[in-house]
Amino acid sequence: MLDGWVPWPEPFARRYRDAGYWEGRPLDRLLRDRARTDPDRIALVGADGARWTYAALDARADRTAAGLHRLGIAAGDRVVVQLPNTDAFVVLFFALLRAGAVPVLTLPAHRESEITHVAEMAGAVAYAVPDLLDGYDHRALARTVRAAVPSLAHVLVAGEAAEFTALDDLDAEPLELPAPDPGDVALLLLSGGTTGKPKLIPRTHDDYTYNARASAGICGFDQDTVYLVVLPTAHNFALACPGLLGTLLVGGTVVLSPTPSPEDAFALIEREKVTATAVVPPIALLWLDAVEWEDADLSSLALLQVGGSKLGAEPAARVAPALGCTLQQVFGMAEGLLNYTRLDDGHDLVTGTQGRPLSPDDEIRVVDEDGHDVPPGERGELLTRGPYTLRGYYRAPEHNARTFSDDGFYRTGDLVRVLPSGHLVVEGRAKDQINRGGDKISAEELENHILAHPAVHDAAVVGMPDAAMGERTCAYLVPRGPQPPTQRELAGFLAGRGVAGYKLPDRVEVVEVFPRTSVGKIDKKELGRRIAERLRAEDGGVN
Ligand code: OOB
Repeated sequence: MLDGWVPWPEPFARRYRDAGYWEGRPLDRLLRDRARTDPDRIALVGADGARWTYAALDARADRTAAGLHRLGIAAGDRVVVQLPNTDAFVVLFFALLRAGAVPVLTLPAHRESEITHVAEMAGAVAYAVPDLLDGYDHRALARTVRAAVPSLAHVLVAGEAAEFTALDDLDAEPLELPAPDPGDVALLLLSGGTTGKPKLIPRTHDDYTYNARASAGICGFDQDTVYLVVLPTAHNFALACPGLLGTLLVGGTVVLSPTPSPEDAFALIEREKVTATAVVPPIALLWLDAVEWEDADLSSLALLQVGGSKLGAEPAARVAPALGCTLQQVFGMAEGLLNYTRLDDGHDLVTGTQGRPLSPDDEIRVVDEDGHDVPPGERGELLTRGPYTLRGYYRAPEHNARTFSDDGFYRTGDLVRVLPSGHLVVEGRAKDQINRGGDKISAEELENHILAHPAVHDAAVVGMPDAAMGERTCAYLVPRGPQPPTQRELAGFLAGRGVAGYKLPDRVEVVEVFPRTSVGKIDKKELGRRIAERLRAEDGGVN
């Protein structure tokens, strides 16, 4: 059993098993089972157009697992995976599971700061990267990370490996490797984060298989489903809601898009007759515009899932007429809980809510600032526990003590209200995080980086409203000395510290002092109001 994670208490585990949510099967079985029943169906269409049958993908995963084993990667070892939407991701993901190793999934946009922390935290033995991605050399990043994290014995490279191990060379005769305990951790996901450093989310074989299977059921996925991966495969939404895993579980076909651009995605939808996909709101907005000028045939598309940040009611109402498909809003989190609007929900629920919980055993509480339940229908913080929601972050006992109630409810930091139908409306956030079009930025993490700048005395990061992204990032600075950094200088400084690009502040505001709350904390609400006000003034009152 992997140490440092918090299992469900036995009475809950028994209940989830008895209810049939937890089936007691290792996560990789979803591929193995389909390879037996439907060996010749197409499982995966790679970014380069390569077509994999279930049998071929299964066999390749077995050979790679044997290669990993030969390399010395053993059961329980953690392996940081940072691969884009390519066949290599899919093969390595299943191969790691079969070798008993635990993939730690990071985004292609992450850099030295995030990867070093994650690799250290996980005590990872290996790190898998592409050679080059969008002109960026991940092998150079791997050299830096490896120098900083002594546990990293191997770097695995998709493509030109330089001094490292090529993923293609991990190829050996399949072995009968011991199956993992389905109650144990299968993978670690990265949390959006509200603290100084990102946290890792343990997901078990049982819980994650249920996550994918139940999601596939709700979304009506079957063998005829052709699912396009548009968001990074490493993101829970695209991976298992129902995503790549849910599609493979039911015997459908997964198509990988290298980018979410309308050019790439629309061409693939037309060519592969894609039936379903998942995007964040800024991409949905982009696609709604692009259908006006792109003349691709999107008639196969039956379902567009939108989630990650709030989709406005107005664009939500445009999806069905413009794209000719059903809209599904998804309010989910890597920590677990998933809310979906249902395929047969009426117009008002689909456009005006963020869905209702996936599982009959998802427990929902909505509480006020003192932790008391609010009257039905009123707004408060969402707390949840259930068969696929974590009971604790990996190796983070102090943080867990704050983030979970004594009886195991996860405090989501999301402000919601619940309708009589059980649908949730997301009304805001009680956590110190910026949601930049679905990308999550921990204010504290970014502030800590900014405070390292020699010309900054104090920093406070807040969200500012943005039509396309929902929110962007504004850094308020109290300068040290006469020359505080401009936005460009600060962004350059942070990039130099190895901070991921999506976290770089979009705007810098310099002030003499911060407004304070009655208890002396920086009044971020006031800063948020000020920047919103200033943006309105700059727009000449247009917004
Ligand atoms: C998804 O997962 P994460 O872990 O990147 O972020 C979770 C947070 C939620 O706590 C909430 O603050 C926000 O993202 N969020 C939404 C939302 N969906 C997520 N806020 C408003 N409306 C929505 N529809 O973002 C995620 C994971 C699985 C499926 C879908 C999204």
